[in-house]
Amino acid sequence: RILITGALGQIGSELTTYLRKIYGESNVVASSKNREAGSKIVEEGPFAIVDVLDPGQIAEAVEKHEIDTIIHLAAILSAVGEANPTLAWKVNVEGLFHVLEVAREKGCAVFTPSSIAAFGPSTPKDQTPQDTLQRPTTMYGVTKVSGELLCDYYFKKFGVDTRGVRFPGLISYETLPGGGTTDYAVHIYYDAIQKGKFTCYLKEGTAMDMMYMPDALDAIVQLMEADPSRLIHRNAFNVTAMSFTPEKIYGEIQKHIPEFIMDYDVDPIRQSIADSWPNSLDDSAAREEWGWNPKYDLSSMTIDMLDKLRKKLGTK
Ligand code: VAH
Repeated sequence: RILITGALGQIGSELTTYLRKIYGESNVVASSKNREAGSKIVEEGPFAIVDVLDPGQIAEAVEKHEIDTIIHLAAILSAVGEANPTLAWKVNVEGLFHVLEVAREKGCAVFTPSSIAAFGPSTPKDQTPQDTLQRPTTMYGVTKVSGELLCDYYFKKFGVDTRGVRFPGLISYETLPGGGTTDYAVHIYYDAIQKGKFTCYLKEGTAMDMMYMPDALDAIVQLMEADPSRLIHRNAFNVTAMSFTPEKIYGEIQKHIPEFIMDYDVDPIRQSIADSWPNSLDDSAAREEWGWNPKYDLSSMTIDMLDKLRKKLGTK
């Protein structure tokens, strides 16, 4: 069985439903530090209260539900992490450490995502290589590099089957992201439909890698089901589907909502975070080692996002 931590978050809420469809509802245990009454994730399948800062709760859920794979998503994202670096270190590194310790003791495999945030201003910014300099300047980035190294260590030293990808910004319509720097690329769709106007907190020309959530969910399943003998890398595969600037996504939405307007009100903190990250990743290692091949680009994502959001928001 699979245990998902952070199952009520932006990735977790969709991954739980997706994996329940593939492996069966009773085989996917959602977990979060609080129970969100009424959430379909809690009502539609097994749920456990797990605060990743409490190793006993992780071990108890693994034993009770006979877990063999932990998908560890509970994390503090970049912007929230920069405002509260101590919390980001505790949740992102100590939380991961507890998950890896339980996985070592109980024989579980572990998937946990890293991020493009694991790179810093001294990393080559265009077509960032799979193996390159990683000197991130955000606490979130420090926790992501630490996480990559911890997962590699647990694989090499203890044989724990750890795997992970460096996710770019993820765009989805089910659950809002929890305080990242790429979140503008989600909110722009909501505001285009609900307000016809969007104020962007990043300046024009700020290019970042992005991916539509359906491709992110496929990446997790494909990597976890990959033949381990083909994996040269394990815990930090660069994966991306597109790279765009605020004006590029604005232009794409305007093709469908011509009267949509965007202006800028730059947030210096999130601008400095975004400026420290790559403009575009080289994801050839993921393509070669486990067949990574995203389906959505900016145009097809925009069509699907606007269609699904209009249905969700009950607008025309
Ligand atoms: C963030 N969405 O903005 C996350 C992600 C690459 C970005 O790590 O912090």
